[in-house]
Amino acid sequence: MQIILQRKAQSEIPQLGAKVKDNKMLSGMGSIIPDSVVNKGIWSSLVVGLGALGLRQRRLLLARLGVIGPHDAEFLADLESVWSHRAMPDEISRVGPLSQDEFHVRFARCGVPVVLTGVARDWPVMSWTSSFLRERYGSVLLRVRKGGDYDKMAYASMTITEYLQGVERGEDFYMANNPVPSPMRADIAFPPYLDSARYYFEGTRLWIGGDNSGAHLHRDLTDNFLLTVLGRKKILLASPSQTAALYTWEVHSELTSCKFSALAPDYVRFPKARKARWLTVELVPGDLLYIPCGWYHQVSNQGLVCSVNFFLRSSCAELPRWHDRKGT
Ligand SMILES: O=C(O)CCC(=O)C(=O)O
Repeated sequence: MQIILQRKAQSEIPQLGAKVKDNKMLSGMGSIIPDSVVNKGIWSSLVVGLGALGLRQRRLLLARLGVIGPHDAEFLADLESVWSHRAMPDEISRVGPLSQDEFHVRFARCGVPVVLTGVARDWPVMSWTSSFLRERYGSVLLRVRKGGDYDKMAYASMTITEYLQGVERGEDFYMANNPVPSPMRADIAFPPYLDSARYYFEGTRLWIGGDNSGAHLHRDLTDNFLLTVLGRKKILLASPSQTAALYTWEVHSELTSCKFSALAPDYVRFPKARKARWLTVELVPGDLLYIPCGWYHQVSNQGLVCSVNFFLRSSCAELPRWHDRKGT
């Protein structure tokens, strides 16, 4: 089982070896072996088996199996308990640039999502357009994915130009979650909000997607700044306390997915999800959304969208920040 779980973890890391050689591949993913085929059986029995356990037991079991670290299990349980005693914000605020201290006191310390505007105004990345991406970076080879939940995704690699041509033909791949390749990195600065002594930065990621592409409902064990560069994004967020309503499963130690979809809710299959409470936000170019660690989010791209994001992780779960989150 460990091998399968590691394979899932690795499946979120770009595999640049399997370049798509011709456009036949772009017109359908039939020749790509989906992870679900490889993992079928054992993986789904595991998910079903875990589903029968209570949340706490499930976490403890996953911690014992090494899928999530013991600190992570404890931290996530704390975070859920904090939010179950705290009112959800009515909406996600939009605020202009803040100092690091202001950001810490108003948002990071208590783990509240916010849209920060105007931060990236002067970053070269904000002048990226579809034609600029083709001209300047068209031959860059990246990974694309297709499919809904993380156990059903299939992957391939293609260049940015091949991908954009595919999007024009209406193909529904998502060039998602690629580490920003070095030639592009120079166009992107870093959001100046989190103290590098308390967090470590896990890298900048690039997301390019056509209309209705997006990310399935999930949460990360990291803080996240998500910048919209091009196009519009609709994002639904749910606080950590909603876990019991979302039919969650652990993809790997950093990622929890949900069987439930907030964008296509099926309350017959997932009746507990009626209780979930959502915050919705629409992002336009220049908006930097802060998604605190443990918040569930589901993303739908509207039109051709390009985003970059920054995953940050506190260096350990015992940092005062977590206690601040409990105490606020
Ligand atoms: O932009 C997206 O589609 C997904 C972003 C996301 O889920 C993430 O950064 O964790």
